[in-house]
Amino acid sequence: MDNRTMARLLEETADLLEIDGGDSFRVRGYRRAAEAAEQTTVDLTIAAADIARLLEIPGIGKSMAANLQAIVQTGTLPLREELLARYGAGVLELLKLPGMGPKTIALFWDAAKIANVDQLAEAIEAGRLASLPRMGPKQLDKLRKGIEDYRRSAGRFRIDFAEEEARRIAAYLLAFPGSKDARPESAAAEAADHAGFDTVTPAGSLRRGRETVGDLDLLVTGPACVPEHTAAAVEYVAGYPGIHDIIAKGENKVSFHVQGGLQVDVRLLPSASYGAALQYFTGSKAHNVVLRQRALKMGYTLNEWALARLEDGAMVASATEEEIYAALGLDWIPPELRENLGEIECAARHALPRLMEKADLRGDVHMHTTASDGRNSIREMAEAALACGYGYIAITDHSKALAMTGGLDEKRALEQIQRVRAVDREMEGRIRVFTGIEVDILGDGALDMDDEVLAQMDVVIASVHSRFDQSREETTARVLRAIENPYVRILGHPTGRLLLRREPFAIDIGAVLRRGAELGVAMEHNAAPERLDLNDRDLRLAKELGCRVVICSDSHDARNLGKMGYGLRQLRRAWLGPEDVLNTLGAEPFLAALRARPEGSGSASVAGNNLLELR
Ligand code: DGT
Ligand code: CA
Ligand code: CA
Ligand code: ZN
Repeated sequence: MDNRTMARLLEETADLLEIDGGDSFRVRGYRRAAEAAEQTTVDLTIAAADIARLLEIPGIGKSMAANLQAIVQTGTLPLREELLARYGAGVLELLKLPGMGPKTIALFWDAAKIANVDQLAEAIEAGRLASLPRMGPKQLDKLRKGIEDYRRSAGRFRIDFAEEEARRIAAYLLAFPGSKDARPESAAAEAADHAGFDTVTPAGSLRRGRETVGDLDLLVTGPACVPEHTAAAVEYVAGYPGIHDIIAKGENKVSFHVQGGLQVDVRLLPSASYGAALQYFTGSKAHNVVLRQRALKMGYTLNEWALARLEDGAMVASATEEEIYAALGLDWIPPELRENLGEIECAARHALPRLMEKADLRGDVHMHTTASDGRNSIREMAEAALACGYGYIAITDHSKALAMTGGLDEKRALEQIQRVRAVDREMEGRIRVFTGIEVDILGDGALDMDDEVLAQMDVVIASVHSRFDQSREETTARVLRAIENPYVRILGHPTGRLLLRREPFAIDIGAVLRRGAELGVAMEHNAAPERLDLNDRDLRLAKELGCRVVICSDSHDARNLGKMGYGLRQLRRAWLGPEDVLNTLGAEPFLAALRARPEGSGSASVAGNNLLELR
């Protein structure tokens, strides 16, 4: 079990204990332990063998050390099971609704024995909550909307969750005796009575880089995937320790749920048809349908086993995707593009775009430090960014309106500028450290910081963090007003969504992108896996409208710097290449390009002139 899962179990126990009206000191103990488990670099599963090692971890005392040991031994802890038996697993779902904390749940439980989302929805509709304290019509509407959002997203999982699970399963599969990773030398494998697995590839929506996945499709090949060995191989797959329950076990397929509810389909395939299977199970369905029609027109059939001739069934291609696409007269199509949005036509004309790659990224310009709600110092962020191979970063802490983050007021912002400049000098050109801020866009579109201070910063990101209840007209006007401010360089996470947790706020994103293009204000793609904002479709629209994009990690922790992979997949899904993304430029050209109008754009006043006037 990984540290993160252990942290989640402790956190859930804290929530359950609070719902139960438990002693607040005790609740805090569990929360602190959860935090410690999340943060520590010690592998807790290993450390649990020796209680002294657990006790060395700050935040872990004797009783929490015992709890960690219980988790490692049993997969859960006694108190959590006891409380779940009392309230039911449904209360954990209630906690996922926006605005629902343990205190509210306790209130609902005491008043109406509500213990899951369905019971809550029913109680709201029956008017049974209206008499409770602080449950006005507005509050109830919010809850109703939260339930709708929850039901819509139920059954899907975040890409980072799915990918981590895929990685764990792959590691387990590759340890199958006889597998490449497990066998000391290949001669031994041939001697082994069952041969192993060579390759595990995630297909489906995960391979296409979709922001959420419905289920995980894993394709496996290797010597064990031939008929005489699959029986033993299937048994090995079904022995994966993370399995919650097995859904189906076939000749060459195992489907199961893992803890947390994600469904996984594992298929074992001989290497001769691996390409055809990979092509088929990568999808999307829409892409495959058109591809199959194309095959038929050319006198072929295409299925998960092969591309074959219609007339006599003779095999044309099956071992690799490249061969299959080539036989259909197409260039190989990157999985992120396989949504039938024009990629097949482009591949036929050999005109697929060169897509963004990790190596194109030269800097990251949205991150937080201990000055607001980040975990690391400016210097630590700079060092971590250097290790990522970046040439520059910008330090963009929150502004004062976000009081709970310790956001900066004007005075502290000016001090922060000095500190950033000092670190920039200390780094002696190995990496540039730019000044900046993530300034809050207030309810009326004004910015949460004086222009004179913003004027002194290299990278001003303006973001909405409040008043998600405004109308589409209000929010659009608010954001448009904010980006008119001549010091704003980037609009941060433009739609405010939190994947599977909070819908984007209502906004006319087309109007914002058009104005952004005119003003030269770049749109952020916030690559944090819980945001991925702008989404792929809006990113594509941004490109069409001539609006430039900046991809940022929004790191609150040095360990998250460089975690751009999920975001990069979204840029690729939007057909963006390096020329569409500003932080593919070097440090100085990047700064110069911020707020410079894209070439050929219309009438807006030149930002540089504005700056001079205002100074
Ligand atoms: P998901 O799981 O909802 O995030 O989305 P996918 O794309 O992973 O869909 P899934 O798991 O149902 O199927 C995986 C791939 O298998 C899908 O992208 C295309 C292929 N596939 C599955 N069923 C069909 C089908 O009925 N027709 C065709 N053409 N392809 C299918
Ligand atoms: Ca899938
Ligand atoms: Ca599937
Ligand atoms: Zn933000």
